[in-house]
Amino acid sequence: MKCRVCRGPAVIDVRRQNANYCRDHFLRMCRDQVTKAIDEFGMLRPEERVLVAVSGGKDSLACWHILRELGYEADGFVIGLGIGDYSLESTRFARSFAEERGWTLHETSLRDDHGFDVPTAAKATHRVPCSACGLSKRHLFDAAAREHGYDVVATGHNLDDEAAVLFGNVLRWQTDYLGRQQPVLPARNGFPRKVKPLVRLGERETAAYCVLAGIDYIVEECPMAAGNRHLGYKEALNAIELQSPGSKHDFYFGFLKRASGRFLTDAEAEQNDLDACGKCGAPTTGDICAFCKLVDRAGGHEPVVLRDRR
Ligand code: Q46
Ligand code: ZN
Ligand code: ZN
Repeated sequence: MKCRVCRGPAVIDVRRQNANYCRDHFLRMCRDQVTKAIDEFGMLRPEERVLVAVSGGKDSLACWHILRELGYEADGFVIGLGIGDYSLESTRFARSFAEERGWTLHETSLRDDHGFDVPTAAKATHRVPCSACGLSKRHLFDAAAREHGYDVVATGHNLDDEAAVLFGNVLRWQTDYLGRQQPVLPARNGFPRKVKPLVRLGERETAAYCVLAGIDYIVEECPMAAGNRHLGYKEALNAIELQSPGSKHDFYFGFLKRASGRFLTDAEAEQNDLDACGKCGAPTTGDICAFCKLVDRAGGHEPVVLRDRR
């Protein structure tokens, strides 16, 4: 196996590209793919301050690392979600990554700062944990960007994630979601711009990037994700990709190029005029934002005890 670029010994193959790479050229290829995504979708300007949503996993740490390597002023933000040992560990990985490099990591804790955690919120609302978790993450990242003066929030969503979300949205023809499934969501009504710089990299590549760049990340997946639809869609797409490398890329980028524009009106119809939340000041369609309602509902409950998984 020889590197596509230098013909030296390769350490990894990327079947979608029908190419092999040595360590250095693989890392360069990853950075080049991020640069290409940033340019193609107008994600970032050089002088902008970026807040990276960090979980301690491979994608968010690779995202932060690559943005820094490319010269962006990027800091991290981690949320203690209160999902037992998984959350403690993931915060630890995020902290030591930042400390080793002397980079700024902002932190908040659902339990300490808002009086609830993800398992408690799931119980109080009778919804799946990912629903309260996603809502909290979106709210807190937006709020942190406003509070600390960042222009953009970057997340570590990769090609596998985006293809799986697209697959789910198409299966149910959720046209409003399809209209919003973009690698860039422009700033509007007090919400910062949201960007996904890793959309041109697969999950296997972000993991390999971390290993080859010497980044320690939490390998364990969130225990709440087990059995959810998203994982099922990923498995289905992996089976297709195995037979036909490049399918995920063609599915997702074909959608962006040829179909996503057709759903924009469905998404736009969703956007009403926004007011400031009466409690926290965040932009919202009602008097009180969804996060503050969640705090009200989940805040008074005793913590749910998670079984020790070790
Ligand atoms: S952390 Fe939260 Fe994910 Fe865990 S509870 Fe679901 S949304 S799976 S990215
Ligand atoms: Zn090489
Ligand atoms: Zn609020």
